[in-house]
Amino acid sequence: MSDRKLVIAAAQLGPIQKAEGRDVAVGRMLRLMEKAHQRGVQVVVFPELALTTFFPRWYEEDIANAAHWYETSMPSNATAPLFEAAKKYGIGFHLGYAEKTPDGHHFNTAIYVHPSGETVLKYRKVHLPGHRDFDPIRKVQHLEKRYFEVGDLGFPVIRAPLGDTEANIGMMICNDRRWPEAWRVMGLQQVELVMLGYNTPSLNMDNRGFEAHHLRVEHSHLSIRAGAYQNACFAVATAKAGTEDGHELFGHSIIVNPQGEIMAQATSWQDELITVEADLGMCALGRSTIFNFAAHRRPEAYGSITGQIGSTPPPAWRPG
Ligand code: CDV
Repeated sequence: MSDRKLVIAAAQLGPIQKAEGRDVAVGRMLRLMEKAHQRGVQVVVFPELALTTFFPRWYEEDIANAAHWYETSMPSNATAPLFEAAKKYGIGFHLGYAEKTPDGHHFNTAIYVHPSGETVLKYRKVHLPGHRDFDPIRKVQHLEKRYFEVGDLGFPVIRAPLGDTEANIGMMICNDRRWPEAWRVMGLQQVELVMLGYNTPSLNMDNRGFEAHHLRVEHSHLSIRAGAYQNACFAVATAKAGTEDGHELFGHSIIVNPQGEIMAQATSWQDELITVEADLGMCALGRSTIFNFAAHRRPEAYGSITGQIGSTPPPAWRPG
């Protein structure tokens, strides 16, 4: 036990329909912030692309017709109430949104905002799943490669005041959680709390839906638990859940400790707040023993991790 305690929450959002405006989503998020305040929460994590429906499922021939999905400023008139609530309640919050920069770049972005309203850290999604062009074989499109550029900020970690303590915080977005490289880059910066939002369909549309249903959630949890354990950090993984215009997202938000244990899990497909008291001192055990990187890592054997992208077949062995 240490005195570095932090009350954190995953603020899962139920579905947001295509026709619903940001005011609907922000109104629901404000109610979750109020609930978080009532429960003594100090940091709230909202999902990926929290302000709108998961729009990369909708194809636009002319990308200009997708302009309304992006935020050109943060805060904006629509999102200012979140910043005001953060100040009123003294709660820091993580928000995922579609970003359009002043010079016209598009990113799938997340920020962590201090209760003062200042943005502490920004992250832009690196691992963009899906495809660029309309795919007639798929029942549902996943056009993140059409609507976003690969994030250009790496996986930054920063030490910042959180609640009554300080913590090393980092972020990843949805598909990033499946890539051990993303976790390790943050582990190497001594991350203590990873905040991540996701929108994951219940069916694997890459494979025409042919993936065992129960394994979809299992793979998500497996990735997050392994990442947290192997890098001795807490992870708050917050979903958008439920059926958006007929398309199901699986929810199952979780908060995981540095032992890889699930401390809390959402059980609905609606707006739902799950909270834990995290003892950040727990990060020291893994970091100073089995995952003492300085003592045990062997980067001279890991060259292919950064030296190549696709896999290559190994040399073949034949008897005699
Ligand atoms: N939003 C995502 O990144 N979703 C992916 C799906 C498409 C597999 C995910 O990894 O959950």
